[in-house]
Amino acid sequence: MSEQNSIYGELKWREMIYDSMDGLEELLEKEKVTLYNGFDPTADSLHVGHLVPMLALARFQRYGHHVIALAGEGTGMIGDPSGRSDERNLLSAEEAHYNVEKIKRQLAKFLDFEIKSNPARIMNNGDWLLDLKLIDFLRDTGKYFTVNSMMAKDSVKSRLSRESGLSFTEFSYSLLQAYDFYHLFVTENCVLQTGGSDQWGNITAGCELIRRKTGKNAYGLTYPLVKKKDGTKFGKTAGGAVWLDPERTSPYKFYQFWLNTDDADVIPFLKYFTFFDRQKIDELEFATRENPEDRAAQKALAVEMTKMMHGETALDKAMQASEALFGGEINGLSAADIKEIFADVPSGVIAADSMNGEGLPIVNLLSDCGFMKSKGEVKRAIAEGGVYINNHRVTDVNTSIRKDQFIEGKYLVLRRGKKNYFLLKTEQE
Ligand code: 485
Repeated sequence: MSEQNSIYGELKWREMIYDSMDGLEELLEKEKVTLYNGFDPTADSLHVGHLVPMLALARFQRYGHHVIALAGEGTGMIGDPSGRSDERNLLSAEEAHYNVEKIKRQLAKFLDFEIKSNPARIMNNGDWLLDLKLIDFLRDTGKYFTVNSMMAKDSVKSRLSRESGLSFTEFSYSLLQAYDFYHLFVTENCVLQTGGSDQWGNITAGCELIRRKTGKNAYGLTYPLVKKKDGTKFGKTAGGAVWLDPERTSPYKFYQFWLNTDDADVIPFLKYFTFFDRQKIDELEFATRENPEDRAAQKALAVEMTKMMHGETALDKAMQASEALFGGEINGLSAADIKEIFADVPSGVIAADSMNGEGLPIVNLLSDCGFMKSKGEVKRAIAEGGVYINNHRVTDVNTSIRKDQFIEGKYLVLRRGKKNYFLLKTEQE
């Protein structure tokens, strides 16, 4: 745990406060409050960009505050225009419901539901928004907002200047989020809403509604949207977004994503994404400055994030997979792992039945599949001790390769020298 004695101090040290309302710091020092952060079910998984607010809820909980993670089945049916340049496609009710069920499980991951003093809660705004009556809503909520002030919000302003504009549907989104905050204020005594910096307009709309309807104060706090120093987008790789669902982004890819963090970003990321304390992060900062080539901070970040998200076993697998390209053990990896790890190396195909019985002599195999040019070359390379099958050195030039050496009958990893890999497949993919 950190040496900070309030959550606000902790967030400040982590440089996680983008904007906050006057009086909040004092309130958090004085009282354990109820707060919420909302997540819309835009997809069936959250991605690494969602981790800052997700983990921040866990940080608040560790300081004794009462946290609510809100899944937005109701708001997900409408679509938040904040931070977006184009109108969204509407989700169907089935999609919104399905996605909520999936993201709820991810939200639960870092929160403690058992702790007696301040158990976390997951709520769904579909429970109150889906049955709202239009006339009631326009009278009881809409009346408190002027179109003038709504038009002045960044999320709306930026869209007005574009030809495609903004539908009335998305224009009304911030009123629904404001209503959520009001609803939670009244029913749960929830006095604080958090979110990324693009949520400021929606959060202040809620505070305004609460103040107008109850005469009381509520607070907002936003986190910086994670940016990389080189200006490229955080959380995107060549293959698209980095998802929290291991079906969408494998633990190996997830591990690699963190491992590839630039030196310039790694310390801020350790602060945003891990629970490491100040001393540990200071040590890693020192190590990065003194011996950047060791990448100690990146390794610590990758290990911690993969363990936190996918567990110890998946971490071990991801680390083993990461070693495979550097000569590490391949036994125990699945065909899916192999396919992913060696996606970018040259490959060839060999018919599985050419290896029936005794198998195929290695000199034939390695020259027929296109890995080497001739049998003579294969013989020389083996004699020099530079040929590897599944990262094990071939010592006998007369050896044969059998079908059962292929991982799940599909792949054989060939290597020449230190790192010239070649993936031999039994089927064209
Ligand atoms: O009462 C609420 C209902 C819905 C929401 C918040 C409060 C969700 C919010 N409007 C939203 O769109 N959030 C984004 C999302 O769900 O993907 C992102 C934000 C980001 C951060 C993150 O959610 O763009 O800044 O808040 C958790």
